[in-house]
Amino acid sequence: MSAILDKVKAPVLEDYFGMSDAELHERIERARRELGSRLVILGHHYQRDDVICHADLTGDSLGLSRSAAARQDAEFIVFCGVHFMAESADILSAPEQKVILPDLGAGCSMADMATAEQVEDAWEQLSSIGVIGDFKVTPITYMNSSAAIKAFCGEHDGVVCTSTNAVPLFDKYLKEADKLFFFPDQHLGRNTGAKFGIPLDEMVVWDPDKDLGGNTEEDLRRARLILWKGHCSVHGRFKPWHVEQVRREVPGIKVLVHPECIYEVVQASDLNGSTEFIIKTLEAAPAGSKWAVGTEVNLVNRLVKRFPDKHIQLLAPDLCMCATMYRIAAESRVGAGIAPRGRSRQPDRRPRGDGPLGSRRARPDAGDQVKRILWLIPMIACRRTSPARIMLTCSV
Ligand code: CIZ
Repeated sequence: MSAILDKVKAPVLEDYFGMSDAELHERIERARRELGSRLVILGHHYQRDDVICHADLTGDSLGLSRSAAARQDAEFIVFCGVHFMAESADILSAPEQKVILPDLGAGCSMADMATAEQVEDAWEQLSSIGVIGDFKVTPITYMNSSAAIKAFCGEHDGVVCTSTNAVPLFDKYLKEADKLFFFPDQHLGRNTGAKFGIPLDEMVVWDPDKDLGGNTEEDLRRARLILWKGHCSVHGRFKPWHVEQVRREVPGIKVLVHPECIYEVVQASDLNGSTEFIIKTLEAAPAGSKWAVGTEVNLVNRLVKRFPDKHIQLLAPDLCMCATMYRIAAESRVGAGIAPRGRSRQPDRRPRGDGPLGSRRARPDAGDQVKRILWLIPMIACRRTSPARIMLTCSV
């Protein structure tokens, strides 16, 4: 027990939650100056502005992981993103580089919708009915999945794709295989399959809670694509009526969405693609052009600021933020140990979350460091209470 306490003690003893934004900002910047090239901070496109402002590099998950791995002088890689992203950076970086996810509670609900055990079970079921054997089935997993599922795909001659390279990878593997088994985002799988003219009735959804994923043997034998029953809670909030409404309200507007959106939204849009595609499309768009963008709100808001000569708006009238991305905050990076320690504050200066999450949470016992850590993690999401409430609404 004392070994555990020693390990967890140092950075979390300070009361980062009582610090002002300016103080947190200053502490992080001081740490960056002191650590110099030993530290690289990565900011995913979906992070908040007050996190992005400290990032050395911004980008998508694969791009950031690759760039971090190329920075061999960086001993510490702080990934401001979610779990599978830090895990990917860890896979690509050198063994001596330490990858830090500032808040271990920052997971990805989509990635959590498929476990390696479920995927192995599905594979066994398909083998037991001869679908694997009579047909060549290639597993493809989206970047938003665990390292164990990525490894499973590697072991079964499959591949990992991103939303940027899903189309070329489908192109290659559809030529080589009879069927693709795609994890965990059914929407990216369906939307990409549709780009190759695969009819919807040749795409089946695999529900891991049902025998044969809820399909008949005949359905599975007929299917060209088997799509895991997973989705993104943020992109799933965009509905076809949002597209109809924005077209009615803003004549001439173009709708640009992420392929994690549902099929009907992607079909109703003008263009769809990854975060990098969305950014490049808006960079290249002429001044005065009008765009409704269906992706995470922080990225859209930054694009609105970056291109004042273009009309850019979020596709949905309400906020669409990623609840788990939002867990990364300045406090968590200080807590991750990258900022030098300073004076401590009294525990009673900690703001209490007054949202549904905060009200359930007991205050920590000052003497019990383990309890305190457990308390700190969810508090990161509660510090600014109204966005935290919105975030909880969005995460359903
Ligand atoms: O790979 C990424 O970073 C994600 C989650 C999406 C994208 O389109 O870049």
